[in-house]
Amino acid sequence: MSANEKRILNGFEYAKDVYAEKGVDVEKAMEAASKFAVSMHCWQGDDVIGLEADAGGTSGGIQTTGNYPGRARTGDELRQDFLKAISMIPGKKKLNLHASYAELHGKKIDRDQYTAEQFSDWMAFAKENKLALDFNPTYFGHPAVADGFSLASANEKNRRFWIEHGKRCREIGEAFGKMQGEPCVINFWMPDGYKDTPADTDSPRARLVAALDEIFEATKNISRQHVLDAVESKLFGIGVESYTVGSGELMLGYAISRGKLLTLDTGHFHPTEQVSDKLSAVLQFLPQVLLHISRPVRWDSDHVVIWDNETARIFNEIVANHYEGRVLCALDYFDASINRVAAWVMGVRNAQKMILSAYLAPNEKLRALEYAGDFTSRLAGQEEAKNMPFGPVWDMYCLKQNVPVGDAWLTEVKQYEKDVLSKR
Ligand code: RNT
Ligand code: ZN
Repeated sequence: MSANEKRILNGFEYAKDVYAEKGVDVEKAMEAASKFAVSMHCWQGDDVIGLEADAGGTSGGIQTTGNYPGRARTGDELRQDFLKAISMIPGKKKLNLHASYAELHGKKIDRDQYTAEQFSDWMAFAKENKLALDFNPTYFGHPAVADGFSLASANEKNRRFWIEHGKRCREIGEAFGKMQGEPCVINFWMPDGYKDTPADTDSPRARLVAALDEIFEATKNISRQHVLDAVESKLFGIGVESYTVGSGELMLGYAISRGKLLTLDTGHFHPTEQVSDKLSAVLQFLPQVLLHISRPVRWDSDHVVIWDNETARIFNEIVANHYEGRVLCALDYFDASINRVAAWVMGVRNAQKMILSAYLAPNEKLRALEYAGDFTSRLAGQEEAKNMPFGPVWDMYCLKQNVPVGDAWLTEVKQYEKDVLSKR
């Protein structure tokens, strides 16, 4: 045992004692945290640009800012960076792809005709690295959405194109699901909306509902064993400030009435609204929801996920209410102003920290106090929980999972930047 390992073990033994005194079993908590899957978004690695020949990048109000050197420019570079990132992240991971990460290998083929063949390199990669895949149709960064509308477009030709794209994506998701023996979660987000106040708010929403219905109807033979569909609501985007077709109410209504998952992106609500408070509300009516954990700074800015109170509260809600399996967790942020691999590692490690911390919270005790009407002790207990020796448990968790402890990951990222990223 190295001196450093010995130090971690000492700290861990102390922490274990302190937690045990509060009725918390740290071994159990680590075990539970290791089973909690986090779906890692491929798009952090290349600023949401994608791999298509005429890669369109973002549009429709999403935007990556910064020009840090070393961006992945090919599928191989992106996979290399992703592998590097996950070697430094503990816990169970999935890989979340967007349709714009299709690899066409010189073929001229558009999004309404994609098949799993365009994702064969990703599938091989997933298999080799024992990662399950999730998927997203890409309704942005393409000439057919140049006017800001995709599935809700009044332009028949464009709308039909995007409906076909949705069908293809479900077929691709089915291929992923069959390969991996667990469902591929497909998230439908579309940027459709207006910068200024519309004269007709009804028709685009009716068109969106009909378009989604058509996609699901045409591909209804796809089993829920292979594909789980989710619809993502949004409040506004830059350039889409006044009206979003797929608003909170529309997507909630759609998910409930059609038996779909609702995607709650933490950047897609008014700033004082809290996704942590929405979970137990929507789960009274929905079997499952999908989270997009992000960090909005004044707007839906998609900053790197940090350990903040609201995000920690989201994970506490999942664990305290035993919502594992009902609340699926994906990350959705993109920062090009810092090393992109570091952005991945930090965001996901932070999510994993909050998950472990949620399992270390004295939830049962706090509930008992609440039912006994002792709100004084409930508040005191919540505050004291913040002061528990979490650090040594996290270090031990990382050690056990064979990933860097403390900030050792940063040294590795710096080396990788020197050896690989700076040469691009
Ligand atoms: C946009 C949505 C959406 C995208 C990704 C790339 O506001 O959050 O989920 O960020 O699909
Ligand atoms: Zn999102």
